[in-house]
Amino acid sequence: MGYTIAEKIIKSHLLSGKMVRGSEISIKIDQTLTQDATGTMAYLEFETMGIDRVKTEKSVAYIDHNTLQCGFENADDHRYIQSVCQKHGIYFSRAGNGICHQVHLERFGKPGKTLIGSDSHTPTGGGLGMLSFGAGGLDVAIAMGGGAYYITMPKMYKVNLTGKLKPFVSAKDVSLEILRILSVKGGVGAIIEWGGEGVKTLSVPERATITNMGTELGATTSIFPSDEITKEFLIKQRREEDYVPLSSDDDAVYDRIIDINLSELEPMIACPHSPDNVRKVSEIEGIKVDQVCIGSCTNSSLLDLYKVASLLKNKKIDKNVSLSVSPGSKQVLSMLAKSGALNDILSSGARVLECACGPCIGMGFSPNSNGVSLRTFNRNFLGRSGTKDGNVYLVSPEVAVASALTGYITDPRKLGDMPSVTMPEFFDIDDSSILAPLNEIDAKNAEILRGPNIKPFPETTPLENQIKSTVALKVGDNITTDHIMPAGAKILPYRSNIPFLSKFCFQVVDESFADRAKELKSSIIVGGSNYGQGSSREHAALVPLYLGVKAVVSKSFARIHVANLINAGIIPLTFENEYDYDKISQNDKIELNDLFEGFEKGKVVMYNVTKNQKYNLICSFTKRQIEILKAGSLLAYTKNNA
Ligand code: MIC
Ligand code: SF4
Repeated sequence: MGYTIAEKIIKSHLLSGKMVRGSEISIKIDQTLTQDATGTMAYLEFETMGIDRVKTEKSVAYIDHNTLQCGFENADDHRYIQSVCQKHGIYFSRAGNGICHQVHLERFGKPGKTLIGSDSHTPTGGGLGMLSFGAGGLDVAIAMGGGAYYITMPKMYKVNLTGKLKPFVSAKDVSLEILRILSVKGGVGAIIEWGGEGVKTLSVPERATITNMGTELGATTSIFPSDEITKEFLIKQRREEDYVPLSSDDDAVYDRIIDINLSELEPMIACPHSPDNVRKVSEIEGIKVDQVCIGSCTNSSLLDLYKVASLLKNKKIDKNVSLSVSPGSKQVLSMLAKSGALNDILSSGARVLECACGPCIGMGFSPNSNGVSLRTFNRNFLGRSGTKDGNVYLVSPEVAVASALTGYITDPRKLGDMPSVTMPEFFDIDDSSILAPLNEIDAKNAEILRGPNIKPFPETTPLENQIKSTVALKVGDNITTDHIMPAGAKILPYRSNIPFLSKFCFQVVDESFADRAKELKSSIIVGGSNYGQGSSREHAALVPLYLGVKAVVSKSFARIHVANLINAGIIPLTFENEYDYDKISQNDKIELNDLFEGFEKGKVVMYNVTKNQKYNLICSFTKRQIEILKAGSLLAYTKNNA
């Protein structure tokens, strides 16, 4: 039996387990990345392990999320991360150098290698044929320390591409089409391999747009082959030596095959408030637009912004539209400037923002009240933009420009002919904003610089065999980590201050939750399906832990979040019979008895004291996960086993 691309990489990195789909495996990690909103916590965790130098081939810390400095907090965190990097052998990409995924693709990603990052869009690296996963900060810290990364061996899906994209239709439309087909939970437990003849028509940045948004499908990761196009990209980045060819075997086995004919695609749009709420642009044209944002790790490559510039050239945007453009990296921005394309963007009336996540994570540029915002980003969850009643639509750069010009949602095919865009022979290479760590001797005396905003971790205690608790919150399907632990400019500076962050837990859903949970001291949350979709932020587990949440009972979980819950010592349990969900009410008193025995059997019974009912809950934990939960957290487990 042949192998898929992912299986080939897993095979060469396998540390434990068998490559049987659905069973636990662990793999060696070659590279790690962190960003600043999750990085501070990840490095605090790394420090507790007492390891001098990172053990990976390359670890990089990016400053790209918390770049608004409205107080000392973010600047302190950046200084802390930089000092940790210098001391422990980590490369440090300074603020202004760009968004982690864009810069990593340009400068560090390698086909055939493994990468984990404390950011859910780390699968962007799959555009280069790299096996890359988003993970919680603690998993990344452990990988930096040389530890294995544990995952469930995923199912393998293949998307067969045929044809070629038509003018004004782009990689983003492919992402939206697959979201339309599979939904935000359709990729859970699977790796999506992109193949077929159509792959040859897509450049690396276009492939990266597609693997980036595979995260929105809930997929474990997404990957493209490494071929002549990959080689050409690496040559242009002056790192041809990193190229290795990679493809699946003809007799590789897939659990599902999906066909997409690129020639048949039209411009698409994801309507509020979910990336899978997808329509054709032609169906909803005419809605008035207040704001358009171009950028994010999905659509901020040089190719994207050359296209944007060529469409804006000699034109002015509508007077009622506010347009922002955030280039993905310093490389992109400086090449836009040199080529004159930056001027075409500026002359149109656009605002050019720094090379960072910016509006994507609510770091400025929030829409007006009830405003309509078209964004080339990957997520349009309720409230994520910073404006609770904002209406965010996800589109391609082409749709974004067409709509900015007319002031209404517009099918870009109405713009006439698509100007041709010529990519340069080589990208400009200037890695001066990526600081190398100190050598091992100098590093010994280097000081770690901490700020007053860095507070200790929430305490964890070993698990007891019985939990008597209360349902502090009952929520519906597809609850995102942005619901659980919102981000945005006002809250993000407190990512290393769990007590302060906790005030905002579930704020978009129920403002009284945090106070209620804290008062209860011991509580559980009941959720619908795909609980915890979205980001990798472990804060969505650490904050509930701080508030006394002992277990989350739901119909199903998203992959990274369930790992983060276990790492934090919160028990994730799923209903054996989904209709039991309907029988439970908020404030019900519950008991979880004989947990240890239940873990071994894979089944725990929840007794609803208020309703005098019993529900069977499934917990198919591995031995390692049981030990982590019993120890109270992955950190405690790691220390116990040190
Ligand atoms: C996101 O896009 O939601 C983020 C912000 O990049 C998160 C990480 C975080 O919350 O810090 C992610 O995708 O993991
Ligand atoms: Fe940054 Fe947005 Fe990408 Fe997250 S999705 S890494 S916030 S640009």
